[in-house]
Amino acid sequence: MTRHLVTSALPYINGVKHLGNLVGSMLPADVYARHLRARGEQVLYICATDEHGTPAELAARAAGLDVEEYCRRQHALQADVGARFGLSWDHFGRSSSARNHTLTQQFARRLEAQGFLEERETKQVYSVADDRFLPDRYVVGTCPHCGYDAARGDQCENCTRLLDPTDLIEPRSAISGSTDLEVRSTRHLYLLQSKLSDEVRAWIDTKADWPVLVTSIAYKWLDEGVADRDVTRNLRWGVPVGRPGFEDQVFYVWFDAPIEYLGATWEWADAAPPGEARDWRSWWWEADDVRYTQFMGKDNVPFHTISFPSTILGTREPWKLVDTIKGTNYLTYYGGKFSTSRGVGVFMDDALEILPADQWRWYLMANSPESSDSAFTWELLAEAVNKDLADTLGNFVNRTLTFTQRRFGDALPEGGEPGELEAELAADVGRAVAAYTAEIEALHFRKAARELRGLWAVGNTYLERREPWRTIKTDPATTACTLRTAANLLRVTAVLSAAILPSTAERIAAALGLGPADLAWPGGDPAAELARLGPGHAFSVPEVLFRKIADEDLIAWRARFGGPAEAGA
Ligand code: B3M
Ligand code: ZN
Repeated sequence: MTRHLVTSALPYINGVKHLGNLVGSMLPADVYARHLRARGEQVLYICATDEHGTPAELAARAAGLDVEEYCRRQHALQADVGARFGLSWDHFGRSSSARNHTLTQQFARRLEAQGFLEERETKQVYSVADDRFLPDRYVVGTCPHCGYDAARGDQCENCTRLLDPTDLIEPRSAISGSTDLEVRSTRHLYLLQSKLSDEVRAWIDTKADWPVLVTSIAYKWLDEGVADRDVTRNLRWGVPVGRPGFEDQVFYVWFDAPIEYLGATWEWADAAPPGEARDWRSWWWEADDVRYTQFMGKDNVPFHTISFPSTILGTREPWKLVDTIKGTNYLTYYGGKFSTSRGVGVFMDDALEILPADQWRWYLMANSPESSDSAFTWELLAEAVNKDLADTLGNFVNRTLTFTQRRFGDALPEGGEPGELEAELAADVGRAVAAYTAEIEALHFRKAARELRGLWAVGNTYLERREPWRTIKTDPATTACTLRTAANLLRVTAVLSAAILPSTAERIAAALGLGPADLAWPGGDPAAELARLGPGHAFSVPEVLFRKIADEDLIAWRARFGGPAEAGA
């Protein structure tokens, strides 16, 4: 049997993530993992915080904390908010773990032994006042292209042009502000990606089923020519290079971060409860029975299609390569950029202060920026919650159970036989289940959400055609059958909706008195699925599932988070 390994891009440690991060990586990975589990598959969903690099050091300094303490706290915060969002990680690790240190150093040694990693002499900016070499981001100055006066040595945040620190006008140290800088010779380790790029291309050529978004980015990089990459940095915080002459260096964050997918799997095994054996290596080493799917925003695609595969291929060892990559476009905030550094947009913790997780999960999946970038707006959120969740799903659940209880009490009523409308309903349900399953397994989340909404609508249409509130006066037996059938459709609805709306599905299941064993994925006979819960099956009426968003809410949220006027470029 195939085992499924699912990873989402590792959220960077510097602060709670915004909806744009969530929609491209952690959330679709979670929905996919939950879906596979619901279908009875064996799944391992791994995530971790990405903790190294200059942004972590700078954020720690800004917070007045030692970087280790800063990361420890931020990891706890992200783990907590992720859990509250319903992210069902099997393990949420840390790239600063001892396991990742071990693996990163091991990969580097192996790559060197195979001739794909070597020491090279290069020129780098040295700060005399700070008595150290400065990584690119630690050199700031004026952008030669647009004149922005706080451009970083790697990239100008204002015009987004890639820079070399020596391009900057009036360069200075980001640590001390000193302008006493020199260019000196130093040594770094290089990953010889150029020697592996033909192999990487041949591998990508076999991935005809990957989304075009992903392959087009990969081919663009390959066509432009993949350069060898400096994988060490003059920093203290990171995985030590551990070789003579490199005492002041650690590995580059993008070298160790993807290796943490393995590291976090090892951490997962370390965290096994007593008596449970977990073999982390079997998921990665000669793991031919594993189907590995990665989720990420499009900006992370080059590292996952070129750099990380080079790291793996260059070891000449049988480590697992990814089978499918799901890349996602950007979610914008009214067309502008969500930005952690500038605090623009909606962050995961703030989001949960104003609405439960399921409302966000639904909105984000139903509006996922899959085929192009798409804009978050409060108006679209209100539409998703009010029309889809409250009017369609919530209405179907509540009117079915409320009416049944009012007329027949706390158990499903007896009487009546399924007729033509029930046969049509079964056919519609069968189609919806098949369509939803196909879309979600093709990783088309927006389309999957559309099919799910279609199923909810089928339920309401059925009630409107049967009109139990009218037939109750004349034909109680048919009415009983209608309501039993509708209650059974609620069960199917809960099963199908659980990947996107886990806590709502739990509430529906609880109202129907269903345990995990009753939530099996619908089989091939939809008519039988609509008759599983028979007369006498006890149920209760849940509280209203979704509170509607009112105009006052929108006014308050726009004021709190900034509306179209404040959200800018
Ligand atoms: N931390 C993504 C980012 O912060 C980066 C992903 C690493 S995946 C190995 O944009
Ligand atoms: Zn610029």
